[in-house]
Amino acid sequence: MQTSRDNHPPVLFYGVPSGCSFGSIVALEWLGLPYHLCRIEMPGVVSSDAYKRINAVGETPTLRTAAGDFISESIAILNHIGASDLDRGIAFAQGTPGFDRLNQMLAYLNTSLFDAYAPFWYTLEHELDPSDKKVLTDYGQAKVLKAHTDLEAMVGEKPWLLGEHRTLADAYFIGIARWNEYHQVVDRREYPNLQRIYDQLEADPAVVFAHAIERQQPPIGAVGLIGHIALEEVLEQVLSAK
Ligand SMILES: N[C@@H](CCC(=O)N[C@@H](CS)C(=O)NCC(=O)O)C(=O)O
Repeated sequence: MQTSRDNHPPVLFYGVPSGCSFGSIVALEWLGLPYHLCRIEMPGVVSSDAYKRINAVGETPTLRTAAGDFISESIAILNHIGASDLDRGIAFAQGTPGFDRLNQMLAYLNTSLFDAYAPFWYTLEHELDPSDKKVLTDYGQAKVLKAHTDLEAMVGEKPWLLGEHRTLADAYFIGIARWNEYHQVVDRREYPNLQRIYDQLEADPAVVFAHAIERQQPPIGAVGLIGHIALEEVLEQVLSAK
């Protein structure tokens, strides 16, 4: 969907509580370019007709780009954000080996790691028979365990997920990996490389900032955030641009 070709700072529509959009907030802060945030409560507002005007499937995140386009899907959003300043080293030019490795890791995190937790979110949000709940959580447990084992081996002793410096993959990873704190599926300390990267990220100012945003605490040290904007305001802009 397009609104106007005016160049406005991008708007990230992030989901609370604990949305996977967390990584996109971190990535925006790492880049330091100006942006707005729009807070979307889940499952209420995210599934409303109003929100579905900008995201047909009713999920967060969504990004309104500087050109006024709305894009969804974390990988597309992260790649868009990263491409706005390749000099920061958190993303790579398409067609390079770096881009391929990053895209591979993002896809892995977005499917295998993200999906592994889906049964736990489902059991949290739905009334289920104990036997149905057990089938789902057993399935989820096996998937989370496998994803952690595989990722631990993939990462090895590299300082960050892809190598010597942090990338969009690390930003996305922390937003998903922290789900283990709610569901307590694995003991991450049994995966020392993942635990090390997790601890590094938790100490990162942009990650501390993103937690504060989600918890509605005063954010300390915003690098790029201009402020929050309401969904209604964005929709009015969409209408007036037609
Ligand atoms: N494939 C999408 C998945 C997005 C997704 O599932 N978002 C969740 C939050 S992590 C959501 O909006 N759920 C709606 C709800 O819980 O009602 C992506 O990677 O962006």
